[in-house]
Amino acid sequence: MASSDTAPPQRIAVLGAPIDLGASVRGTLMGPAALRTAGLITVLETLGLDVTDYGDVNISDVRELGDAPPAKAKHYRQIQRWSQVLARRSHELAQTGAIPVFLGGDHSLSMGSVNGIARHCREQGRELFVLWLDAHADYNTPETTITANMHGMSAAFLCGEPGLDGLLGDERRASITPEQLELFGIRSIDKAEKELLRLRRISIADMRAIDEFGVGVLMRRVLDKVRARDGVLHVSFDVDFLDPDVAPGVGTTVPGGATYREAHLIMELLHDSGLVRSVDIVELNPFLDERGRTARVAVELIASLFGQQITDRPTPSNAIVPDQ
Ligand SMILES: [Mn+2]
Repeated sequence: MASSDTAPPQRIAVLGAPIDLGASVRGTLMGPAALRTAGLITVLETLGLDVTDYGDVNISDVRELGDAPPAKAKHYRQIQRWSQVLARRSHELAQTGAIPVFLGGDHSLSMGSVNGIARHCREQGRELFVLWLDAHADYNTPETTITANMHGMSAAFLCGEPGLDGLLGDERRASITPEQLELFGIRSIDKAEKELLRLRRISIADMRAIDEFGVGVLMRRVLDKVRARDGVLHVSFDVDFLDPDVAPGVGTTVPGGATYREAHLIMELLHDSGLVRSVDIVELNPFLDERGRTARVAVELIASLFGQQITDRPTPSNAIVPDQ
């Protein structure tokens, strides 16, 4: 993502997915509008990026598939339509060379967005890693779920867990391996979900680890792994990753989340790495927000992810020692 004076500006492709049927609380369908209202597009343009806003995805003309819906997956048909269209659009946007930024919408949208990115990476011969910034692991299946809400199944779906096999129709759906998933900021996991995560040996930086080692150390571990394998990163940023004091506008708040500064440091380290090729911003629920506060915080964090800095940091080529 680094740009010099001569390089063309990095292109960003923004796509809204106003979907809220994957969650138990309605309202995330207003997320894309709130993020735009909070100035997302302007902020990215101010950073010198070439931003195209493709508006919001529409599912009205997506055909219904004939597979049998799983017993425990609420609103399966609707989520299936979103997933199909998002998988296709995500792949198209990635092919343009832009960095797609998906505005949710609840976290079920990642089943489509990440699938499309993964397809593109496979075609390019680059390994895709997914950083899942979230209070929850989202690693339930129709078998293990307690709520049947599909936003809690997206990470499991992406890793090829059984139970939603027909969701994308003919499209191959095991998008990443469990080893390419990095759960980060987790503090709420169901019992059966925990067992499945253990079986798959999924890498989890939970809040205990963050308290003990700090986000800097844990993020570097993730980034070193991706770099060592010449991979790229998709960042799936669930707003409930943040502490509810910082981000009250979500339907699934869990106390003890990332602080404002921890979240910014993560975004800054991600930017410095130059590894991020696509982003989801999910679970913002403007109906529960306090005067747009959470939307504004999300936009500030995305600004850090795309290069907003407090001061110009010295780089090897123009190292400047700040005045003491
Ligand atoms: Mn989530």
